Amino acid sequence: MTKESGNKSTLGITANKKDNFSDWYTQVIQKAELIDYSDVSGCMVLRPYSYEIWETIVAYLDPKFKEKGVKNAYFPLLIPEKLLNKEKDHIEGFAPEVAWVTHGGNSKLPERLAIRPTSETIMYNSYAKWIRSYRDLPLLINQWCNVVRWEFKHPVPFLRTREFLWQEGHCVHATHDECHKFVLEILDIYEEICHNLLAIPVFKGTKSEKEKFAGALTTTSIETFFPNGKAIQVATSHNLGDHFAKAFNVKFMDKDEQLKPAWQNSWGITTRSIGIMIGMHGDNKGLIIPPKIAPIQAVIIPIHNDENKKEILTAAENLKKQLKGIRIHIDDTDNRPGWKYNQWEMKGVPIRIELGPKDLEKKSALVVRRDTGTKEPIPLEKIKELLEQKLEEIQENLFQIADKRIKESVQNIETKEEFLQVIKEKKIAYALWCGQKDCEEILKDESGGAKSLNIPFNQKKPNKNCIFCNKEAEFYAYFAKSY
Ligand code: 86X
Repeated sequence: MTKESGNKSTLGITANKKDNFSDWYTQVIQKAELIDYSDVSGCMVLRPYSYEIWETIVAYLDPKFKEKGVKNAYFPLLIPEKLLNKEKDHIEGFAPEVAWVTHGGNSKLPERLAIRPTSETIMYNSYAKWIRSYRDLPLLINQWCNVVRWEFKHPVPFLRTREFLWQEGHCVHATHDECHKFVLEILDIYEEICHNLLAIPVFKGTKSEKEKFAGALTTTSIETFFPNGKAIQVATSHNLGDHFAKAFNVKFMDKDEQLKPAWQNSWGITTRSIGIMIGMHGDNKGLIIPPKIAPIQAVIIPIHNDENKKEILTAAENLKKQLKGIRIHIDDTDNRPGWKYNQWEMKGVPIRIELGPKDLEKKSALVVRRDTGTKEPIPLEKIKELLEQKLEEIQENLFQIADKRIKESVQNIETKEEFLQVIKEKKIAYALWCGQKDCEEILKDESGGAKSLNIPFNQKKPNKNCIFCNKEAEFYAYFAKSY
């Protein structure tokens, strides 16, 4: 994807989403005023229109975490090198992505400081000091912050950026089972926000040995599938076992007076979720933002001439007051109505309300749905109720369209040949699998880059063989090419 030069917000989308998803995405995020590029490659400006989406995600999740007893805290941005290196598995493979602060002004620092790529090390260093006995557990902490990972792959706004916003939850429990239960409950919350707010259907499950976080016992994830035929991970929740506890000395005196390493989990969701929402919905006119997450849920376009301008604008203001509780914007700029229709369609506003003298005469307004394009005059008397209903319908419709598309992309396969064919067709393969790392390496290689997405929970061990290596199969798993 490339920056569009001279992207005037007055121009519509020229790329076809189906044929050229990447250009479509690049145009839409800039023209809809979601992001701007900065002078540092991979670091993007979240403009108000996308930051508001992030705020809604935060406002949804934060109370859900708090309901579970999680408290927010804030740990330093800078991590001393020796702390970062304390847990070897976790740093392995990631080391080339760490960004370092080496100087303060002109003086070289005695020890370089990492800009946090994730905060396990700095948080668990504190946890070791805070936790003494079983009475201090569970310790449930989350932080909302930014992180930096100096990736060298081509940056894509929201989806792959060097700096991004996220929440990272880091909890400590006295038992493995309690710890694991928490991991799964958090994953449920992630699934829920995808379903309820972002209208993103997801696959929920356990990551394979190859794809899990190296520092974890098990990694669970939710994954989804883009219209361009690529899968993408939306969020993860890790059971860290007692791995970090041993490295960072997070130990507690249990009731039986034994000193034990504690059980830990970590979990996160990022601004990538905004990019996934954008790519998931939308069409050749531009964005389609699900109503629950839309900064503007309905835009009122006053239709007037110089004479009746005041009257129509007053009516628009009154209508906005009447619709209190729905996020309304009145476009009273002096652009032409048709231009405004295109503009707000491009920005993905779920509903447009046209309000002109003829509508007022009939005590109604013309309501247009962004997802279906259907137009309907609605009596002003009942407009609030009917709009709320329409917003619900749009929300549900967007989820259903995505869900249908994704379900149609999943192919149950029984042979390696079928697998290769399905991957070539940019679909998702669902297959019996052994789950082994070396097997995954081979299938990735032979398919030109397909990976396992995840392994659905609660499967009975099949009495069959792996379709790839013919060893005993452990479960069914989803495979596709991914971001
Ligand atoms: C893995 C693990 C975990 C808390 C989450 O996925 C959710 C929230 N953290 C993150 N990870 C790294 O540990 C990591 C470490 C370094 Cl040093 C790095 F440069 C990049 C990393 N990327 C991911």
